[in-house]
Amino acid sequence: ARAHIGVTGLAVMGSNIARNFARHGHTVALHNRSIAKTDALLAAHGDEGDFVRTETIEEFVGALQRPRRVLIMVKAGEPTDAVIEELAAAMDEGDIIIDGGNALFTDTIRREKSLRERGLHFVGAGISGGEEGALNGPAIMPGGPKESYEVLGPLLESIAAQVDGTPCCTHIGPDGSGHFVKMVHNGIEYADMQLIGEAYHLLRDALGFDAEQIADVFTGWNQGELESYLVEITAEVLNQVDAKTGKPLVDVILDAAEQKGTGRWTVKAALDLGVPVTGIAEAVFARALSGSRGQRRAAVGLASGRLADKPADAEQFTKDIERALYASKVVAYAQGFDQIAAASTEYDWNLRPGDLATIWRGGCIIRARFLNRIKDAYDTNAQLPSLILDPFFQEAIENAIDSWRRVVATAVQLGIPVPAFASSLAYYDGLRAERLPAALTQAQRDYFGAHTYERIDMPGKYHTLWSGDRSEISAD
Ligand code: NBP
Repeated sequence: ARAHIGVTGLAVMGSNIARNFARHGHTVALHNRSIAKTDALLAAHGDEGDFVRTETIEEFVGALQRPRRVLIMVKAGEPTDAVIEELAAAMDEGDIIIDGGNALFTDTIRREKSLRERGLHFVGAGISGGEEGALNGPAIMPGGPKESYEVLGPLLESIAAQVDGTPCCTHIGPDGSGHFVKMVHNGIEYADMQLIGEAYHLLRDALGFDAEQIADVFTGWNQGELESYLVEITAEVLNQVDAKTGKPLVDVILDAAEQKGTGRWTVKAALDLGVPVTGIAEAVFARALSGSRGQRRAAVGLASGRLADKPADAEQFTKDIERALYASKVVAYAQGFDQIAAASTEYDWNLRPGDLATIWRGGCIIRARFLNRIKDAYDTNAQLPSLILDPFFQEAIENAIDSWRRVVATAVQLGIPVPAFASSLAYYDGLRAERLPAALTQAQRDYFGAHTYERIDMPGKYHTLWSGDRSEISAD
């Protein structure tokens, strides 16, 4: 047995990761349910490194050095369970199975527990960066037992993206934590994309810019604090001309956004944890609304009640949008990090938010200059109660706040939907409010359901006898 690692599941992601391992000098055993993909990979790229071709699981497992390390890159869900079962039957105590697919973190918790009981290590590893990242350096978020990271870490770190000499891969925490943070990463990606979409919508419909002009705006933004992979590709996408019509490609693409489910998972998990991730939720719902094509067709032309004219100063309004985008982005990330902190407490994971900011700086879809700022924030104060409270971000929002309000107000007056900009601003205003209307909610709950309330001036729980003499009694 000579292979350092095995990869099973050689569709686009698995093939590219296998090539990435081989290019870094590792001997890679290859396996796929149907041999065609293995042979296609070897035919096209067999000369890129040292590969071991295998047909059966037994042959595959037999080709690996101990402790064996196998990366599964198959479709998430049942296929993953099927492959784990086959592998586990052929492996020995101390061997490591890594699931690099987009598994639901609760599945990973279940799988880790069951394999642990069989003496095997199971590592649920979130991998971000798409096809290109898989080949040239993804961000990797491995969970699972700390001991397995000692054997596995150097291998994974060698193929991960590197930023300032630091690999975008580190041990995240126990069982499902790697897949959990990958899920929230994807949720943040949804929010980021929605915010960029809203900025584009405003530039197009409030200012009347065409795709090429908007591409120039994004190119400009990519030179500043908004510098990021997503802003960069937005400019490229907007500059793409459709060969068939000669129009900007973005103008001939159907405006119904699809989703594979990680954004939805993030929101569901956030609801269970009771963490407001309004930016991510608005992004998921905005995609759903865009996809409701029947309703949308029927509603086109409904009353708009336009209350404002186009902003007179296009340059100023463009600057306002840039600042609103930045401030909303701070909120979306703050919420995502809150969700991670809440899960860390709930599942006893001991996660380190600063590490996540560090590994998300490269390789992954949300990579951005911004992540350096988040890393700095957690380096300065690992116990930061909210990213919004970091002095750098406080000041950034202070500089953006008037623009943010102008953008949301203008969008509302023009009838341009900006759910993520608006909800992020509402979240910020809610967080900083000295007194929320929740006191009234508590009183209503006590009125109709005797749910009790606390007082600001003394400890304990109280109930008002609403249907009696309306005196207050202690409810402790
Ligand atoms: P797919 O998600 O399309 O999966 C195809 C692979 O799964 C093939 O190798 C296929 O084998 C294998 N497979 C299936 Br389907 N059912 C199987 C079964 N019952 N037993 C054994 N093998 C089975 O591939 P992908 O797009 O490369 O993604 C791989 C994983 O990486 C997924 O979990 C995905 O969510 C995740 N991911 C994808 C991206 C991305 O950008 N695409 C990014 C990050 C993570 P066959 O060749 O025999 O049909």
